[in-house]
Amino acid sequence: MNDSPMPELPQVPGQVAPDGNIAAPEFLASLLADGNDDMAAWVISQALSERPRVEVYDEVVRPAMELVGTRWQEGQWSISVEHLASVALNQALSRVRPPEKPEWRIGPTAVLAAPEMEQHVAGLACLAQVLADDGWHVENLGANVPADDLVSFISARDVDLVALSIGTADRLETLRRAVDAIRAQGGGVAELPLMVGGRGVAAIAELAGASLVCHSLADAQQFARSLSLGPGDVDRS
Ligand code: B12
Repeated sequence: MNDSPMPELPQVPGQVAPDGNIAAPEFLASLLADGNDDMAAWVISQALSERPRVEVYDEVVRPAMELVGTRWQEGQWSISVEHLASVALNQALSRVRPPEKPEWRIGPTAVLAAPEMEQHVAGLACLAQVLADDGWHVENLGANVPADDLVSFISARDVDLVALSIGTADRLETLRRAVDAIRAQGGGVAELPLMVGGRGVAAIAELAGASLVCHSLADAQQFARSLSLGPGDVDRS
């Protein structure tokens, strides 16, 4: 029998969480910056098996991307690395999305969008999954949606909730324009529950016309649940 100790395995940078905590934002950030969406999806799915989705996105994914942002800002990681991380996050998130439920198409409908000129959309992808988990049918329009077009889109459908996101406070004006355009529309659209969120609203507590300024997905989930619009509560006849 060979009594010699096991050889140390070589450490592959970014593949082994140094402290063994695979759900550490630092570890996820390094996987994303490596473009390793497979491992990133695995790390997120492991975290999801132990903690609610809102917590994983608010407390692991978001801080991981904040680290990416800090390193980019400080010149430690290039613009290309930051872009690689964003694409990897997008791919990883699509792999861990909730399975479609039978009630999905008849559930209440939420429309998600980032207003004109806004490119930060990972928060909306996270929010879409949190709502889908609760039985919402989500239409996520993504980045850069002009206010008047958004109003036409919402007006042409049975919508129960609108959520808008901005990544920097520089977009507060376009966010206000989108909210004002929705509120200026007649009929039910003006009365729709409307939440705004994202890093760009971090410094404000309210916004005229918005039902709620959300600082986390946990806020959003609580608000959406308070609307009591379970799939069985919506009459689409
Ligand atoms: C990735 C990224 C980009 C990508 C976005 C790609 C994409 N498809 O989304 C790209 C390359 C496009 C980009 C561009 C820019 N970016 Co950028 N970007 C980031 C970065 C690194 C990560 C953002 C991210 O994906 N976060 C992950 C998600 C999950 O977190 P989140 O968005 O905060 O969302 C969470 C919550 O806010 C909440 N949430 C979000 N939205 C909503 C909505 C609702 C309704 C609710 C309830 C909740 C909610 O839920 C999420 C989970 O908790 C951040 C760094 C940071 N600190 O955030 C910089 C950052 C936001 N960007 C920054 C800058 C400066 C820019 C640019 C101006 C750079 C430039 N010179 O071109 C442009 C602006 C583009 C534009 N017109 O919008 C700065 C902003 C500084 C400031 N002034 O506030 C940051 C902070 C980087 C930095 N440290 O300097 N960026």
